[in-house]
Amino acid sequence: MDHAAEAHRTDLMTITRHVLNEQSKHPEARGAFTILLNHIVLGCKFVCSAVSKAGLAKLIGLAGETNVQGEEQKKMDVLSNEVFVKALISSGQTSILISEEDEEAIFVDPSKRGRYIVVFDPLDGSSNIDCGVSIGTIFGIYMVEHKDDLSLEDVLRPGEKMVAAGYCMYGSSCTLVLSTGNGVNGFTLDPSLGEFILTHPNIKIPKKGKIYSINEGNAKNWDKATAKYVENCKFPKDGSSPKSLRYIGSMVADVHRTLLYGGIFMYPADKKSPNGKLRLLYEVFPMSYLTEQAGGQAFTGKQRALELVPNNIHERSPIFLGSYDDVEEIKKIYAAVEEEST
Ligand code: FDP
Repeated sequence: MDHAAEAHRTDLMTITRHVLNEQSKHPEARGAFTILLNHIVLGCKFVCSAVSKAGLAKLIGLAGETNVQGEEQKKMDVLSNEVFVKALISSGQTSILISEEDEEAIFVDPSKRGRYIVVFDPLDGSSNIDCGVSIGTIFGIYMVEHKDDLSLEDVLRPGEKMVAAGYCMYGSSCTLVLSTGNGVNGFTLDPSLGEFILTHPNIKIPKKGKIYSINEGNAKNWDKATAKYVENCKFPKDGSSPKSLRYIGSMVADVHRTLLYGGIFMYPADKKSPNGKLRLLYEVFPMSYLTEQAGGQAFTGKQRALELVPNNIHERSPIFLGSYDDVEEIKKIYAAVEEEST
Protein backbone atom coordinates (compact mmCIF):
# COMPACT_ATOMS: atom_id res chain seq x y z
CA MET A 1 0.00 0.00 0.00
CA ASP A 2 1.31 3.44 -0.93
CA HIS A 3 0.96 5.19 2.43
CA ALA A 4 2.10 8.57 1.08
CA ALA A 5 -0.66 8.54 -1.54
CA GLU A 6 -3.14 7.27 1.06
CA ALA A 7 -2.15 10.07 3.46
CA HIS A 8 -2.70 12.56 0.63
CA ARG A 9 -6.22 11.24 0.03
CA THR A 10 -7.14 11.30 3.72
CA ASP A 11 -5.63 14.69 4.52
CA LEU A 12 -8.55 16.78 3.32
CA MET A 13 -7.74 20.44 2.80
CA THR A 14 -11.10 22.16 3.24
CA ILE A 15 -11.53 25.76 2.16
CA THR A 16 -11.78 26.90 5.79
CA ARG A 17 -8.56 25.09 6.70
CA HIS A 18 -6.87 26.63 3.67
CA VAL A 19 -7.95 30.17 4.62
CA LEU A 20 -6.93 29.59 8.27
CA ASN A 21 -3.49 28.50 7.02
CA GLU A 22 -3.23 31.71 5.00
CA GLN A 23 -4.42 33.69 8.02
CA SER A 24 -1.65 32.24 10.20
CA LYS A 25 0.87 33.99 7.90
CA HIS A 26 -0.56 37.33 9.10
CA PRO A 27 -0.16 37.52 12.90
CA GLU A 28 -2.35 40.67 13.00
CA ALA A 29 -5.32 38.81 11.43
CA ARG A 30 -8.19 38.10 13.82
CA GLY A 31 -10.24 35.71 11.70
CA ALA A 32 -12.71 38.27 10.33
CA PHE A 33 -11.97 37.23 6.75
CA THR A 34 -12.43 33.54 7.59
CA ILE A 35 -15.84 34.32 9.08
CA LEU A 36 -16.80 36.35 6.00
CA LEU A 37 -15.66 33.60 3.65
CA ASN A 38 -17.62 30.99 5.61
CA HIS A 39 -20.77 33.02 4.97
CA ILE A 40 -20.00 33.30 1.25
CA VAL A 41 -19.41 29.54 1.16
CA LEU A 42 -22.78 29.01 2.85
CA GLY A 43 -24.48 31.10 0.14
CA CYS A 44 -22.69 29.09 -2.56
CA LYS A 45 -23.80 25.77 -1.02
CA PHE A 46 -27.37 26.99 -0.87
CA VAL A 47 -27.39 28.14 -4.50
CA CYS A 48 -25.65 24.94 -5.61
CA SER A 49 -28.33 22.86 -3.95
CA ALA A 50 -31.16 25.06 -5.28
CA VAL A 51 -29.76 25.02 -8.84
CA SER A 52 -29.42 21.24 -8.84
CA LYS A 53 -33.03 20.85 -7.68
CA ALA A 54 -34.43 23.63 -9.84
CA GLY A 55 -36.08 21.45 -12.46
CA LEU A 56 -37.59 19.14 -9.84
CA ALA A 57 -38.76 21.82 -7.46
CA LYS A 58 -40.08 24.05 -10.22
CA LEU A 59 -38.03 26.86 -8.82
CA ILE A 60 -37.46 28.08 -12.35
CA GLY A 61 -39.84 30.71 -13.53
CA LEU A 62 -40.59 34.36 -13.46
CA ALA A 63 -40.57 36.13 -10.12
CA GLY A 64 -44.15 36.63 -9.08
CA GLU A 65 -45.50 33.45 -10.72
CA THR A 66 -47.29 30.96 -8.50
CA ASN A 67 -46.42 27.27 -8.22
CA VAL A 68 -48.82 24.31 -8.02
CA GLN A 69 -49.34 24.88 -4.29
CA GLY A 70 -50.42 28.43 -5.09
CA GLU A 71 -47.30 29.82 -3.40
CA GLU A 72 -45.53 32.70 -5.01
CA GLN A 73 -42.34 31.55 -6.68
CA LYS A 74 -39.07 33.33 -6.58
CA LYS A 75 -36.90 33.39 -9.64
CA MET A 76 -33.60 31.67 -8.94
CA ASP A 77 -31.53 34.85 -9.20
CA VAL A 78 -33.86 36.72 -6.84
CA LEU A 79 -33.69 33.84 -4.36
CA SER A 80 -29.90 33.60 -4.61
CA ASN A 81 -29.56 37.32 -4.02
CA GLU A 82 -31.69 37.18 -0.87
CA VAL A 83 -29.61 34.32 0.49
CA PHE A 84 -26.30 36.08 -0.16
CA VAL A 85 -27.43 39.45 1.20
CA LYS A 86 -28.73 37.86 4.41
CA ALA A 87 -25.65 35.65 4.85
CA LEU A 88 -23.27 38.57 4.26
CA ILE A 89 -25.08 40.91 6.67
CA SER A 90 -25.35 38.24 9.37
CA SER A 91 -21.61 37.55 9.12
CA GLY A 92 -21.11 40.86 10.94
CA GLN A 93 -18.07 41.46 8.72
CA THR A 94 -19.51 43.69 5.98
CA SER A 95 -20.33 47.38 5.71
CA ILE A 96 -21.44 47.81 2.09
CA LEU A 97 -22.87 45.26 -0.33
CA ILE A 98 -23.16 45.80 -4.08
CA SER A 99 -25.25 43.22 -5.88
CA GLU A 100 -26.10 42.90 -9.55
CA GLU A 101 -29.70 42.39 -8.43
CA ASP A 102 -30.01 45.60 -6.41
CA GLU A 103 -29.99 48.97 -8.07
CA GLU A 104 -28.74 50.74 -4.96
CA ALA A 105 -25.81 49.88 -2.71
CA ILE A 106 -26.79 48.24 0.58
CA PHE A 107 -25.29 50.03 3.59
CA VAL A 108 -25.31 47.55 6.48
CA ASP A 109 -26.88 48.75 9.74
CA PRO A 110 -24.10 50.30 11.89
CA SER A 111 -24.72 47.76 14.68
CA LYS A 112 -23.80 44.89 12.31
CA ARG A 113 -20.95 46.50 10.39
CA GLY A 114 -17.53 44.98 9.77
CA ARG A 115 -14.42 45.91 7.80
CA TYR A 116 -15.27 44.46 4.37
CA ILE A 117 -17.20 45.48 1.26
CA VAL A 118 -18.51 42.70 -0.96
CA VAL A 119 -19.43 43.25 -4.63
CA PHE A 120 -21.18 40.28 -6.19
CA ASP A 121 -23.35 38.81 -8.89
CA PRO A 122 -25.37 36.16 -7.03
CA LEU A 123 -26.30 34.19 -10.14
CA ASP A 124 -24.44 35.07 -13.30
CA GLY A 125 -25.36 33.62 -16.67
CA SER A 126 -28.99 33.36 -15.65
CA SER A 127 -30.22 33.03 -19.24
CA ASN A 128 -28.64 29.55 -19.05
CA ILE A 129 -30.61 28.38 -15.97
CA ASP A 130 -33.59 26.98 -17.81
CA CYS A 131 -31.49 24.60 -19.90
CA GLY A 132 -29.20 23.32 -17.15
CA VAL A 133 -26.00 24.92 -18.49
CA SER A 134 -23.32 25.93 -15.95
CA ILE A 135 -23.93 29.21 -14.14
CA GLY A 136 -22.19 30.79 -11.17
CA THR A 137 -21.75 33.36 -8.42
CA ILE A 138 -18.96 35.95 -8.77
CA PHE A 139 -17.61 38.03 -5.88
CA GLY A 140 -14.94 40.57 -5.06
CA ILE A 141 -13.93 41.85 -1.63
CA TYR A 142 -12.56 45.27 -0.66
CA MET A 143 -11.54 46.48 2.75
CA VAL A 144 -13.39 49.54 4.10
CA GLU A 145 -11.13 52.61 3.93
CA HIS A 146 -13.17 55.29 5.67
CA LYS A 147 -14.84 53.43 8.52
CA ASP A 148 -16.16 56.58 10.21
CA ASP A 149 -17.25 58.28 7.05
CA LEU A 150 -18.59 55.40 4.98
CA SER A 151 -19.69 56.31 1.45
CA LEU A 152 -19.75 54.95 -2.09
CA GLU A 153 -16.22 56.29 -2.44
CA ASP A 154 -15.12 53.20 -0.54
CA VAL A 155 -16.55 51.06 -3.35
CA LEU A 156 -15.62 53.07 -6.42
CA ARG A 157 -12.00 51.97 -6.35
CA PRO A 158 -9.88 50.16 -8.94
CA GLY A 159 -10.04 46.38 -9.00
CA GLU A 160 -6.37 46.14 -7.99
CA LYS A 161 -7.46 47.34 -4.53
CA MET A 162 -9.51 44.20 -3.95
CA VAL A 163 -8.19 41.96 -1.18
CA ALA A 164 -9.84 38.82 -2.56
CA ALA A 165 -12.01 37.61 -5.42
CA GLY A 166 -13.60 34.38 -6.51
CA TYR A 167 -16.44 32.58 -8.15
CA CYS A 168 -18.44 29.45 -7.60
CA MET A 169 -19.51 27.49 -10.66
CA TYR A 170 -22.66 25.39 -10.51
CA GLY A 171 -21.94 22.81 -13.18
CA SER A 172 -21.43 19.07 -13.33
CA SER A 173 -19.78 19.66 -9.96
CA CYS A 174 -19.80 22.71 -7.73
CA THR A 175 -16.39 24.40 -7.89
CA LEU A 176 -15.25 27.42 -5.91
CA VAL A 177 -12.20 29.29 -7.21
CA LEU A 178 -10.60 31.79 -4.84
CA SER A 179 -7.69 34.18 -4.66
CA THR A 180 -6.71 36.16 -1.58
CA GLY A 181 -3.88 37.83 -3.47
CA ASN A 182 -1.51 34.91 -3.19
CA GLY A 183 -2.26 32.75 -6.24
CA VAL A 184 -5.47 30.98 -7.20
CA ASN A 185 -6.91 27.79 -5.71
CA GLY A 186 -9.92 25.72 -6.72
CA PHE A 187 -12.13 23.73 -4.33
CA THR A 188 -14.79 21.19 -5.26
CA LEU A 189 -17.85 20.58 -3.12
CA ASP A 190 -18.01 17.03 -1.78
CA PRO A 191 -21.79 16.74 -1.40
CA SER A 192 -21.51 13.86 1.08
CA LEU A 193 -19.32 15.95 3.41
CA GLY A 194 -20.89 19.32 2.59
CA GLU A 195 -17.34 20.68 2.38
CA PHE A 196 -15.32 22.36 -0.37
CA ILE A 197 -12.09 20.36 -0.74
CA LEU A 198 -8.93 21.71 -2.39
CA THR A 199 -8.81 19.95 -5.77
CA HIS A 200 -7.02 22.52 -7.96
CA PRO A 201 -4.10 23.94 -5.96
CA ASN A 202 -2.17 26.91 -7.36
CA ILE A 203 -3.97 27.26 -10.70
CA LYS A 204 -1.67 28.66 -13.41
CA ILE A 205 -3.18 29.69 -16.71
CA PRO A 206 -1.18 28.31 -19.71
CA LYS A 207 1.04 31.04 -21.19
CA LYS A 208 -0.61 30.64 -24.59
CA GLY A 209 -3.87 28.91 -25.42
CA LYS A 210 -5.62 27.26 -28.33
CA ILE A 211 -9.12 28.58 -27.66
CA TYR A 212 -10.86 31.90 -28.30
CA SER A 213 -14.22 32.67 -26.70
CA ILE A 214 -16.52 35.45 -27.91
CA ASN A 215 -20.13 35.96 -29.01
CA GLU A 216 -19.53 35.91 -32.79
CA GLY A 217 -23.13 36.97 -33.38
CA ASN A 218 -22.02 40.50 -32.55
CA ALA A 219 -19.31 40.51 -35.28
CA LYS A 220 -21.02 43.09 -37.48
CA ASN A 221 -20.68 45.66 -34.71
CA TRP A 222 -17.09 44.88 -33.61
CA ASP A 223 -14.34 47.46 -33.76
CA LYS A 224 -11.41 46.97 -36.13
CA ALA A 225 -9.03 45.52 -33.51
CA THR A 226 -11.45 42.84 -32.30
CA ALA A 227 -12.32 41.86 -35.87
CA LYS A 228 -8.63 41.62 -36.79
CA TYR A 229 -7.79 39.54 -33.72
CA VAL A 230 -10.61 37.05 -34.37
CA GLU A 231 -9.57 36.85 -38.03
CA ASN A 232 -6.03 35.93 -36.85
CA CYS A 233 -7.48 33.23 -34.56
CA LYS A 234 -9.18 31.60 -37.57
CA PHE A 235 -6.57 32.27 -40.26
CA PRO A 236 -3.21 32.58 -38.48
CA LYS A 237 -0.56 34.22 -40.62
CA ASP A 238 2.41 32.63 -38.84
CA GLY A 239 1.65 29.09 -40.03
CA SER A 240 0.29 27.97 -36.65
CA SER A 241 -2.99 26.03 -36.35
CA PRO A 242 -6.23 27.99 -36.09
CA LYS A 243 -7.66 28.33 -32.59
CA SER A 244 -10.87 26.56 -31.56
CA LEU A 245 -13.96 28.57 -30.70
CA ARG A 246 -15.73 27.80 -27.41
CA TYR A 247 -18.50 30.07 -26.11
CA ILE A 248 -20.90 28.98 -23.38
CA GLY A 249 -22.41 32.43 -22.82
CA SER A 250 -22.04 32.10 -19.07
CA MET A 251 -19.08 34.16 -17.89
CA VAL A 252 -18.16 31.92 -14.96
CA ALA A 253 -18.03 28.82 -17.15
CA ASP A 254 -16.15 30.54 -19.99
CA VAL A 255 -13.60 32.06 -17.59
CA HIS A 256 -13.22 28.78 -15.66
CA ARG A 257 -12.33 26.96 -18.87
CA THR A 258 -9.95 29.78 -19.84
CA LEU A 259 -8.13 29.55 -16.47
CA LEU A 260 -7.72 25.78 -16.74
CA TYR A 261 -7.10 25.29 -20.48
CA GLY A 262 -5.76 28.71 -21.49
CA GLY A 263 -6.85 30.92 -24.37
CA ILE A 264 -8.77 34.16 -24.37
CA PHE A 265 -12.26 35.23 -23.27
CA MET A 266 -13.59 38.42 -24.83
CA TYR A 267 -16.59 40.65 -24.37
CA PRO A 268 -15.50 43.68 -26.39
CA ALA A 269 -16.98 47.10 -26.91
CA ASP A 270 -18.96 47.33 -30.12
CA LYS A 271 -20.99 49.88 -32.07
CA LYS A 272 -24.16 48.97 -30.19
CA SER A 273 -22.57 48.71 -26.73
CA PRO A 274 -19.61 51.10 -26.52
CA ASN A 275 -18.81 49.87 -23.00
CA GLY A 276 -19.37 46.19 -23.71
CA LYS A 277 -21.89 44.23 -21.66
CA LEU A 278 -20.16 42.96 -18.57
CA ARG A 279 -20.26 44.83 -15.28
CA LEU A 280 -17.04 46.25 -14.00
CA LEU A 281 -17.36 45.83 -10.24
CA TYR A 282 -18.74 42.33 -9.91
CA GLU A 283 -17.85 40.63 -13.21
CA VAL A 284 -14.82 42.26 -14.87
CA PHE A 285 -12.82 43.10 -11.71
CA PRO A 286 -13.08 39.74 -9.87
CA MET A 287 -12.37 37.75 -13.06
CA SER A 288 -9.46 40.04 -14.00
CA TYR A 289 -8.05 39.69 -10.47
CA LEU A 290 -8.19 35.89 -10.69
CA THR A 291 -6.70 35.90 -14.21
CA GLU A 292 -3.73 38.03 -13.15
CA GLN A 293 -3.24 35.97 -10.00
CA ALA A 294 -3.09 32.87 -12.22
CA GLY A 295 -0.38 34.48 -14.40
CA GLY A 296 -2.58 35.82 -17.22
CA GLN A 297 -3.61 39.32 -18.27
CA ALA A 298 -6.85 41.32 -18.40
CA PHE A 299 -7.19 44.26 -20.80
CA THR A 300 -10.09 46.57 -21.64
CA GLY A 301 -9.00 47.53 -25.15
CA LYS A 302 -7.37 50.63 -23.70
CA GLN A 303 -5.72 49.71 -20.41
CA ARG A 304 -5.08 47.08 -17.74
CA ALA A 305 -8.58 46.25 -16.48
CA LEU A 306 -7.71 46.30 -12.78
CA GLU A 307 -6.56 49.94 -12.98
CA LEU A 308 -9.95 51.26 -14.12
CA VAL A 309 -11.69 53.54 -11.64
CA PRO A 310 -15.47 52.96 -11.64
CA ASN A 311 -17.76 55.97 -11.78
CA ASN A 312 -20.88 54.12 -10.74
CA ILE A 313 -21.63 50.77 -9.16
CA HIS A 314 -23.25 49.13 -12.19
CA GLU A 315 -20.83 50.48 -14.80
CA ARG A 316 -19.89 48.21 -17.73
CA SER A 317 -16.52 47.63 -19.34
CA PRO A 318 -15.16 45.77 -22.36
CA ILE A 319 -12.84 42.90 -21.39
CA PHE A 320 -10.21 40.64 -22.97
CA LEU A 321 -8.77 38.20 -20.45
CA GLY A 322 -6.80 35.00 -20.45
CA SER A 323 -3.39 33.58 -21.34
CA TYR A 324 -0.54 36.08 -21.13
CA ASP A 325 0.57 35.74 -24.77
CA ASP A 326 -2.93 35.81 -26.22
CA VAL A 327 -3.82 39.03 -24.41
CA GLU A 328 -0.44 40.46 -25.40
CA GLU A 329 -1.42 39.88 -29.04
CA ILE A 330 -4.70 41.79 -28.79
CA LYS A 331 -2.92 44.61 -26.95
CA LYS A 332 -0.51 44.93 -29.88
CA ILE A 333 -3.38 44.96 -32.38
CA TYR A 334 -5.16 47.73 -30.46
CA ALA A 335 -1.92 49.74 -30.33
CA ALA A 336 -1.39 49.29 -34.10
CA VAL A 337 -4.99 50.28 -34.95
CA GLU A 338 -4.67 53.32 -32.68
CA GLU A 339 -1.43 54.34 -34.41
CA GLU A 340 -2.98 53.91 -37.86
CA SER A 341 -5.77 56.31 -36.96
CA THR A 342 -3.45 59.07 -35.69
P1 FDP B 1 -26.47 36.44 -18.81
O1 FDP B 1 -26.85 37.56 -19.73
O2 FDP B 1 -27.03 35.10 -19.21
O3 FDP B 1 -26.69 36.75 -17.35
O4 FDP B 1 -23.41 39.03 -17.40
C1 FDP B 1 -24.27 38.39 -18.06
C2 FDP B 1 -23.89 37.25 -19.00
O5 FDP B 1 -24.84 36.26 -18.97
C3 FDP B 1 -22.51 36.60 -18.76
O6 FDP B 1 -22.52 35.57 -17.80
C4 FDP B 1 -22.14 36.09 -20.12
O7 FDP B 1 -20.75 35.95 -20.32
C5 FDP B 1 -22.73 37.12 -21.04
O8 FDP B 1 -23.79 37.76 -20.32
C6 FDP B 1 -23.31 36.54 -22.30
O9 FDP B 1 -23.77 37.57 -23.11
P2 FDP B 1 -24.26 37.34 -24.61
O10 FDP B 1 -25.51 36.54 -24.54
O11 FDP B 1 -24.49 38.72 -25.15
O12 FDP B 1 -23.18 36.63 -25.36
